[in-house]
Amino acid sequence: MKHSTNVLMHTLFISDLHLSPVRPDITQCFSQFMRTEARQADALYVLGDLFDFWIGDDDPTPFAQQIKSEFQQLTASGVPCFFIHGNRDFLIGQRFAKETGVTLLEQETVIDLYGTPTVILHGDTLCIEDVRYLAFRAKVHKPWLQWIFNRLPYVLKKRIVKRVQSDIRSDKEQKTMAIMDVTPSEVLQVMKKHHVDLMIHGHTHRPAIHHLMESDNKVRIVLGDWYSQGSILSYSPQGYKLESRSL
Ligand code: LP5
Ligand code: MN
Repeated sequence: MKHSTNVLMHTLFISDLHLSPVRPDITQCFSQFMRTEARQADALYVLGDLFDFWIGDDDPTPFAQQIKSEFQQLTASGVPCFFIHGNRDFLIGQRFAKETGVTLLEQETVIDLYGTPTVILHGDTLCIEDVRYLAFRAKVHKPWLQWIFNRLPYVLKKRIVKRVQSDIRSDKEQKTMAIMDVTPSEVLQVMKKHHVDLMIHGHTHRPAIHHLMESDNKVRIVLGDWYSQGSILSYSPQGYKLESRSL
């Protein structure tokens, strides 16, 4: 870990940036973040949905190159960087990791945050009432399907995703907000399974610090999306805060 003498120890968490070439304002805010405050951190964790869509590490576009370069420069400067897949960029693979110096973590990972064991995850798997999504997820996470998909030419993959996307969109429009939020019993179960009192996740785009009803010492921190502002969790041994940055 990198420790600066003049900046307090802290670790940064971000998620749900949904970076895409059609939102240069978000990309700009992200680049600025990576080149300035991220450089001062002990580590950066990206908890999924960094990209609006990532259909493979063979993405040849200058946009993909630009984002990879930001990570490469950050890790080269000595800041360890970790990534957990989201539901939109679960196809980020080892080639991306190698090119950027980013370490890919398991879906649910326990980290030691200055002495506090903490479970980190994207958050989609906590929404267990969203059964149609979970069925979709199980399908696209099948290793054999991904194996085949990863071997298709980039342009063909783009065409397939475009077709699947419109079916998905109309299905999502029929869901209620409650279905698309986390299920409290599942949150508690995951925290108990990992023997932790702190959980950090994204996905729901409902930034908040929740003190669990069932147990007064358990806390769930939800990261915000980057749709209309940058959203960052800064965690230090002295405390933590959810912050925003204007686009
Ligand atoms: O991200 P958000 O908030 O918009 O919505 C999510 C859920 N949606 C998704 C879909 C992604 O946006 C699209 C990901 C595409 C990536 C490339 C895939 C390439 C295929 C790879 C093959 C190996 O994750 C949404 C949730 C919401 O979060 C809240 O939790 O509700 O879920 C859905 O809307 C999913 C639908 O309910 C399922 C509809 C099934 C349609 C049939 C598709 C056919 C499957 C083909 C498989 C190859
Ligand atoms: Mn998500």
